[in-house]
Amino acid sequence: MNQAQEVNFDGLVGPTHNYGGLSYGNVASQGNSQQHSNPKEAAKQGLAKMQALLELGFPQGVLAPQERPDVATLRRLGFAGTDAQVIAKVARDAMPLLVATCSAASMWTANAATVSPSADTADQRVHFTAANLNCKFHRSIEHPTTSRILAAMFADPQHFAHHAALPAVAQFGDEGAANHTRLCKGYGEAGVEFFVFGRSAFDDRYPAPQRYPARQTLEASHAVARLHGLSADGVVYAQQNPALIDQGVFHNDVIAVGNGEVLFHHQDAFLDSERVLAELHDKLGRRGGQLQAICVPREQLPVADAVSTYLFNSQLLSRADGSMLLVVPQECRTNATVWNYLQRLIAQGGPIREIKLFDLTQSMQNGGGPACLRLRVALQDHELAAVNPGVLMTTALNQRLLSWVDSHYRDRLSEADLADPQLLVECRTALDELTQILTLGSVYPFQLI
Ligand code: SUG
Repeated sequence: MNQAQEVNFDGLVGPTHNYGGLSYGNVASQGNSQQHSNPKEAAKQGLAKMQALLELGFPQGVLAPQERPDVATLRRLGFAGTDAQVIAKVARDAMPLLVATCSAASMWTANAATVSPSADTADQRVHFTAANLNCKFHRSIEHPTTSRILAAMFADPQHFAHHAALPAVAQFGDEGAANHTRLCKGYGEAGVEFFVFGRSAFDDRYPAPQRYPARQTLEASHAVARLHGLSADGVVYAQQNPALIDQGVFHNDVIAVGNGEVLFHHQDAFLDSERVLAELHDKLGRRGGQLQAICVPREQLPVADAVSTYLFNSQLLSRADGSMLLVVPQECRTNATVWNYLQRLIAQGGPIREIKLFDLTQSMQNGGGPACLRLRVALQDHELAAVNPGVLMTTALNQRLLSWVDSHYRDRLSEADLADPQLLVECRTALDELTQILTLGSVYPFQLI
């Protein structure tokens, strides 16, 4: 059998992390709009999670942030002059555009791309499709740089295939791995890729949410499966419950998480749940696996508690002995309903044996928990050997990144600070050094002068 492991590539929080209130339908983003942020603390909270999981023996990687404010986008929108003049004009005339182009949202790398491991794909390469994220302007500008960064991390065309983001229209709205889970017997064996969509763009028989947008379409999920060369017997599609989207479940990873043979989900996560679970059971069974669905009943956990604590936006990680660790945000500790449920879950003696809490407050306040912050890539040993070693986490790299954060990041950022042209200079200087630390080459559009 092929030796394979899952590597989590966490987003390194960028120097402009702020609370712009940019994501309608994401209740934390809306609720914390205009608060001042602490980019230095945000980056350190993310690094602390990476280092802790590395020390527990889980392979860990880093995905670099993007240049912000995105002056190139502002120029596309008609702002002209020097970079400083562009920033001054947009701050004066169109502040919402400055806020959007300053967002550090690429930190949530579950939205960077959808990834299919080589065991599932027709050409037996690992496939990546960058997510177009076109539901939100501030996120729709991420994918060109994301694609360059992924290509610099997974460069060898013998092992890795990269696809450009889908057409940038709402009908192909694609949010990447946040709506994609892979179930499998072992990481190196063919698995079942589970795509969860919020609505159909072309078939009005599917219901849709009434209040908040459904970001992922069925047609986008189909396109990704085609691009990756997945076979029909290795794919399951499910519609997310639209009533939950209207309660703030803007991605499937806010209400379900899967790993190995386990699917941990809320009872109301999917429409037609019985059919979905039966199909997963059947298809995984034909690939040698046994689905273990852990369904959390609505009587035990109201959706509002799942949204406020991000219980399901957790990382479900396989330990060497085959048992699983659930990595949750510390908000799960302070909510008695959720914490009591977790105590019962561990006491049951099922596959999930341990809970680990992390302080990710800076990210959580924008609606991003542990699972949002990471892109999972299952890699066989020879594929892992082909990954750019500069992006693989080590204790030495963590130390280097901590001092890099200390020298380049502010500890307070308000909306007014975004108009400071010095912020762009700071971001460019930081990223220029980071490309050397992570050996990424020229992935950013700017030239430092
Ligand atoms: O797209 N928040 C992100 C959070 C993404 C969470 N990712 C997953 N669930 N996988 C979003 O809504 C808020 C930015 C702001 O308001 O400043 C933001 O973009």
